[in-house]
Amino acid sequence: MTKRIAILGAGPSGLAQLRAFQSAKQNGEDIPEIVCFEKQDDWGGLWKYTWRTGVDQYGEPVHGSMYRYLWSNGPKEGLEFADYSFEEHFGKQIASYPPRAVLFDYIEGRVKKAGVRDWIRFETAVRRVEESENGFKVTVCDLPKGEEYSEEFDHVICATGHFSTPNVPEFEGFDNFAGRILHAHDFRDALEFKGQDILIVGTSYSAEDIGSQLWKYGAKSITVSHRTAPMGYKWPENWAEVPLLVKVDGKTAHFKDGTSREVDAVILCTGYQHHFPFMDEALNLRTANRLATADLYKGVAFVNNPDLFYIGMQDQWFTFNMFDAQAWWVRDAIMGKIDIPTDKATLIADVNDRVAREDAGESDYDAIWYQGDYIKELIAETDYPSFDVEGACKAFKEWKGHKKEGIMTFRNNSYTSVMTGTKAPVHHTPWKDALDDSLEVYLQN
Ligand code: FAD
Ligand code: NA7
Repeated sequence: MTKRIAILGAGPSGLAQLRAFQSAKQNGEDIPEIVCFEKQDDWGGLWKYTWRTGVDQYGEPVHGSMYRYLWSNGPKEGLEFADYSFEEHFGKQIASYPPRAVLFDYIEGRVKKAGVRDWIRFETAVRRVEESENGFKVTVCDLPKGEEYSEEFDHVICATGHFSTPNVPEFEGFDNFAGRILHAHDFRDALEFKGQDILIVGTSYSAEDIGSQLWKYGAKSITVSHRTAPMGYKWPENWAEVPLLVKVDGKTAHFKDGTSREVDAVILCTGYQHHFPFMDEALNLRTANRLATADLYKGVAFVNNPDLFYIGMQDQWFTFNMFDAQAWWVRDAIMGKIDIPTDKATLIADVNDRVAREDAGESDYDAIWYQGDYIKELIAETDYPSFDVEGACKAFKEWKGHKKEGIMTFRNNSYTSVMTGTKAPVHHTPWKDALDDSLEVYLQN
């Protein structure tokens, strides 16, 4: 009997999994039957922009957290697919920080070429995953029809992402704040805040990038409130870093050091939760957003039932090529080419070792190399095309240096592809002046 595999989600991680199986098929191997369930009407996950916020047309929570004018926050040379370069897709080398639409096009190009769209059931939301006698029972809802049905699978690969369910703290006075309060998940267009004084809470990627967008598109001032430490870049003159917000009163925000400011809106850039409401209690992954996730052997196989895999669940320096490394490994584990130990103690020891090694790192550079080593470890066990992971780590190191030099200019730099060895052209327009981020304009190099 052919095994049946359910892939949950058709974002970059789920698509990596589809491509991994298709590549084995292309090499003449017998692959299992693959069914991918995707609740949206198209693929690409977060990279498929949606104007919607809150719930969608079917009452499902909106998955999208991306906003207009988003450009890659790291160099594309760190995320390039080893089996499908930017040059192969665009027919030329392109600049290093592509806007969302350009990256969507690239992600889509590979899976169009692979011809895997028919393996995906779109507008189908996963409702329940539970253990059954021979594997798993997966219950889904065909959203347009409003009909639920269940099917049996030997393996489930959960690739539903973890940057969609917001972590939303409350601060005193929010009930009566005389302006808009939103989480980064619901932010869509910086122009909405043109001419306004904006308070951002949080100091990670969303805070940095949404703040930078607001600056670029004409906010009057940006104030960023930190819980742990300020970001410490050389910010423009209308940008301030302040201690943690204590309360708001009318439009006045009060901070821990006793200072206060008038603000028109509060944007909570306070991160996301790993949230899998469809997973049975025994199968649910509970982890912090970190490089060594809890309970995943090799970062992918669930220790309590290693027939279940989660991919893309790590905090991310690397993205697309790390999802690939995981997807190829999971494919080979499912196809019997890689053995997963059968005793749980060994699986847990592997997780503990990863956690200890992450904890031993002291800097962001340690973290980048830690994740690079993880990718090397996985690809050494499969036929995923080997690539210069060390070179990609170095591109990230250069990127961090460029951010320190100029937080509003780092995207004007270019890097060398570790897949093709060619250096990206310098973009035709500095990021701060490039207000049109369409694919057509970006590719005019
Ligand atoms: P997702 O892209 O989240 O895809 C998950 C898919 O699962 C979605 O299609 C969703 O609809 C589907 N799904 C969810 N629940 C269900 C369900 N119940 N039933 C069926 N389907 C379901 N990475 C970079 O490399 N560079 C960047 O510049 C960058 N910028 C980012 C900016 C923002 C604002 C955010 C939030 C993330 C950014 N990322 C960036 C990281 C991003 O997480 C990855 O690039 C990538 O999208 C992760 O892919 P994924 O497939 O794991 O998850
Ligand atoms: P992250 O990277 O998880 O960061 C969350 C930030 O929110 C971080 O600075 C936290 O501060 C802060 N935070 C969390 N809870 C609170 C509370 N209660 N009060 C104040 N501050 C808080 O999420 P991002 O959205 O920035 O990035 C996620 C992905 O989106 C990323 O991969 C990008 O590619 C885009 P802390 O440092 O813990 O004190």
